[in-house]
Amino acid sequence: MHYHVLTLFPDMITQTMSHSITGRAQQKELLHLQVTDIRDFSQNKYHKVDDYPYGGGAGMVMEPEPVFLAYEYVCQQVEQEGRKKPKVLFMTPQGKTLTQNMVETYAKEEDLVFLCGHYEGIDERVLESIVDENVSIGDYVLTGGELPALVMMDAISRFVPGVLHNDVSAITDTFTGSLLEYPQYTRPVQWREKEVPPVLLSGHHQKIDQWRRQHSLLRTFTQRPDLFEKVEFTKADCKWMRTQPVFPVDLVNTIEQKLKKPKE
Ligand code: 6GU
Repeated sequence: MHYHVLTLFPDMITQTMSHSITGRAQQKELLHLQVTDIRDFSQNKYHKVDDYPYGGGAGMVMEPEPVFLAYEYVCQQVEQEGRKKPKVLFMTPQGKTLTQNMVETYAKEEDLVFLCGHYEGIDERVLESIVDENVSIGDYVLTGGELPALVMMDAISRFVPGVLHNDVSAITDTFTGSLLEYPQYTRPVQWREKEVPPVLLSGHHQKIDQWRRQHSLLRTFTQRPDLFEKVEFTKADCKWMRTQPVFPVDLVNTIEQKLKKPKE
């Protein structure tokens, strides 16, 4: 995977990506990170890259030309290395909200360009010229696109072959069924009056899997009822949920009815 970031704060990107798993993946050349400072393409002797908004209003707007030149520079590089024109993602709270499915789709690209804005935004004309997709990471406003670009690269990198240790990626596979992760424990077996659930010490793998499934269901129901609706339940799930007062009887009845019907 080749990441390209167009930004006014290159150190934010380079430094953050140098840590932990993304740092190791770069050393192993599984990930390539090219950070381009938009300011390097300023046409101005003071390296200014922003100006007042036409029509008035608060703040400054990023000028189109330095952004376009930075983009052209990246495209040239990619072409020279013999790859096709990269997809350009603009980080903006007005974009489509990032989901795990989008992350997995982006992971299939060979190159990705992340355009990070600052101030009140970027001149619309350059966005029209170079942006393929607008992406947001959630419904709140940040000061710039750098943190969203980092969030996206982190999430995408997990799907680049070899980046995660193999047994970690297996865990991911079981997770991507809209169920939340079950609770985890490590030593000591007793910590400040609190014990590890005995079943996890039993060595009985079938019972452990069952316990984990049940606690994933419980967590998803209590913490993310919106995700609970999308879970693919089994008969055994229903049988167990009936023994747990937190699950309303009517709800379990509805789930069981759907299970009996063939899929539409
Ligand atoms: Cl992608 N950019 C900015 N500036 N704020 C955000 C965002 C992106 N996603 C959520 N808030």
